[in-house]
Amino acid sequence: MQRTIVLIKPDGLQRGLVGEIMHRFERKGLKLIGIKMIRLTDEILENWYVHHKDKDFFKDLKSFMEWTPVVAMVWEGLDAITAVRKIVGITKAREAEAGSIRGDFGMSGSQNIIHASDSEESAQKEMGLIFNVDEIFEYQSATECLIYSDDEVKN
Ligand code: 3AN
Repeated sequence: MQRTIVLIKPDGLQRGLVGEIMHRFERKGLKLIGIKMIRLTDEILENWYVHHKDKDFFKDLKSFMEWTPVVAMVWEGLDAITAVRKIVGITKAREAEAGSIRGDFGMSGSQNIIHASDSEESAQKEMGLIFNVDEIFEYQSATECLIYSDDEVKN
């Protein structure tokens, strides 16, 4: 099973979308294995968004992400990174598909409610920046047999 990290950004928190967002991942069949509220720092964000560090919008992105705490979650599932990115929708929220979180709740390409890891490599890095090893939980899911076939569970 694959793990991915989701952040509900300050606009998602302020707009009262935390429950709605969690509900979507839960109903999809993803398994919640870590959750915390955290205030992001310059240090974390400079590492997190290293690929955007030289962009014009980086300063604004940093102050936006530091406006309030964020809600960080780790979700586990088969091909979880792709499954979660589909639920999240594309970066520019006003063009995101209806039915996705950004498509249903956003208009902006910068204040776009939620972050989700885009690869195994980013998921590993991002989890390491936010969660300690003992904050990620392994437990038996009682509904796994309803969500996956036996063959799929072996992955
Ligand atoms: P995504 O979050 O969809 O993976 P990335 O990784 O390209 O998108 O960008 C990370 C974050 O940087 C976005 N969620 C958004 O807040 C901000 N961002 C990306 N592109 C722009 C842009 N052109 N102008 C302003 N902010 C941007």
